[in-house]
Amino acid sequence: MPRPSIEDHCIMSVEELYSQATSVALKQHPKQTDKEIRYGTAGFRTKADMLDSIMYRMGLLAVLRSKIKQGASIGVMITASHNPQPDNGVKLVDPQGEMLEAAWEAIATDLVNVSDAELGQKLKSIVESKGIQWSNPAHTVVGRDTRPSSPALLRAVLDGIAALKGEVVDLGIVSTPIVHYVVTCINSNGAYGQASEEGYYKKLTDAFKKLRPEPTNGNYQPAVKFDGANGVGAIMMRRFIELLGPSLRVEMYNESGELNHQCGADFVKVQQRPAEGMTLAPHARCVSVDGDADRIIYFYVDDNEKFHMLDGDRIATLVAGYLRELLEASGLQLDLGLVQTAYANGSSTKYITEQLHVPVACTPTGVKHLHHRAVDFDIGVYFEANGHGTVVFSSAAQRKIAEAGADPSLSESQRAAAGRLRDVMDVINQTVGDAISDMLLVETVLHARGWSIADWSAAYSDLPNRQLKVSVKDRTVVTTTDAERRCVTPDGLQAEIDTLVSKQPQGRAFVRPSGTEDVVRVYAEAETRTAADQLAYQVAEVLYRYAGGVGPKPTPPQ
Ligand code: NG1
Ligand code: ZN
Repeated sequence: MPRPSIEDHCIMSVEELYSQATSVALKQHPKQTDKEIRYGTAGFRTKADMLDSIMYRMGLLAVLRSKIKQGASIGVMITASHNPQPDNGVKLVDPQGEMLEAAWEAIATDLVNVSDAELGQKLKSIVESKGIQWSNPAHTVVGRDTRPSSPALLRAVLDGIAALKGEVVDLGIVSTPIVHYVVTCINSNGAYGQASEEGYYKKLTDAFKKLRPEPTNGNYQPAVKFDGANGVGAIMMRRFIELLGPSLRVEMYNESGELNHQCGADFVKVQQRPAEGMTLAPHARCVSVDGDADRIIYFYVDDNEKFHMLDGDRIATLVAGYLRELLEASGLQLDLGLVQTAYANGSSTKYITEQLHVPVACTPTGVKHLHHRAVDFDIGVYFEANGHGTVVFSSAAQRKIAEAGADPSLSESQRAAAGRLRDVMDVINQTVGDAISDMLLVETVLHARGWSIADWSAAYSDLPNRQLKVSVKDRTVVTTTDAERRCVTPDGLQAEIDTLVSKQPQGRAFVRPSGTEDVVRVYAEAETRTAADQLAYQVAEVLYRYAGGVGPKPTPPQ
């Protein structure tokens, strides 16, 4: 169908633009369903063939968001991350590279749920209620993952941006963290780095290579096996390999099959086994990323082919421990903290507080919560157990670190530690969890410590744990408090969980409604595998009874 020609900006009034947005919606991107869809923790995410109209409207919204931010660039990432290939999704990135502000999540939900005929009116009411200056420019940065559905959905986003006369930089196929990085660079006028995909690769690899003039050290060998989840992470890693040269040898797996199928970070974390399609070798470091390369999980098999996983908790403790050491060695007085969620293994929390003396905060699930808490520290390390996380440095911390590197009143070793801290900071993508940046960070710390993956794994032992899902009629009947560690409703459920937990040595369990799936999740950990499996089952069983379970009842562990 031919696109309606968009007349020149100057001669179109705002009212005409609203009606043009409506007419493009009606003719080219009509609403596909009346079922309500919500902007959740991961933006909009559903089957790709239900997303055309949502994408178009998110293009419109990105323009409004940029205008209210005085023309700052807003990111639009088309991805469904670790979900199966037929799914897709979209999320907006705010000017500092952070996730979309919560109040605008509700506006996004409103905008995609109105009828096509009401669209212009809805745009008008957002503009008026938010006091958006129509004369402000609008800039957007768009990226997409490798899903076959992504190019058509991109077209819809671009039509939305064009309908309201926004400017667009199309990054093509890139990881989610690259979109966050480029948005931050543009809006900081280059202070964060060069605003391009190439600038991103260069910043990370230059800092990484500087930190390891010799690739080997002690038990550390500069080689990893990389599972690209058949997605954009594999494409990015090819470019990294060229730039890394001998400083890190990367063996590639899962580059072009079905996205996330039997591989990738989520598969490894949830199934607790190696990604398929990889040639394993005892003690070889293996790395799995997810479909948009913002999550990472390490794993290896030992001499007895036993699988060992090093997840987000392990990465967080490794990194926080190393940063604490560099702070001590440099004499810098900065407040360092770690942020986790209820899913963090109890052993990791114990290890980091009792042995490394780094304070730990707990927030509800979803990286935006962790990120917001982490920025309260001078240096905040945050990770979800599933491998999504990063480190954020306050501007004051960044300044102090830079000054200390050149402070003549400090000893040479103090200056060297501060200089190292500055280079470590450049390996980190502070804007958002970034699988490849996180990998380079882990490799940096393991190298500095002269550790093999088994040395890293020996730092502490994870408590055996189990996650289950329970389908219920309405998952909103389950409400929680204390960073989701305790439930408030249904009445009586928490008391039952407390009783079950009290019977298991080192037992801990909680239930919470998922933000991304129509299920209630159960988590349990305990001293032994059998006890953890049993506790998870028992909690699922009481949850099913109290919260109106539907479908098959939870089955006892075999
Ligand atoms: P939900 O579905 O709310 O549990 C899942 C992950 C989160 C987060 C979001 C966004 C678990 C238990 N939950 O959220 O950590 O990553 O997806 O993708 O892994
Ligand atoms: Zn992801």
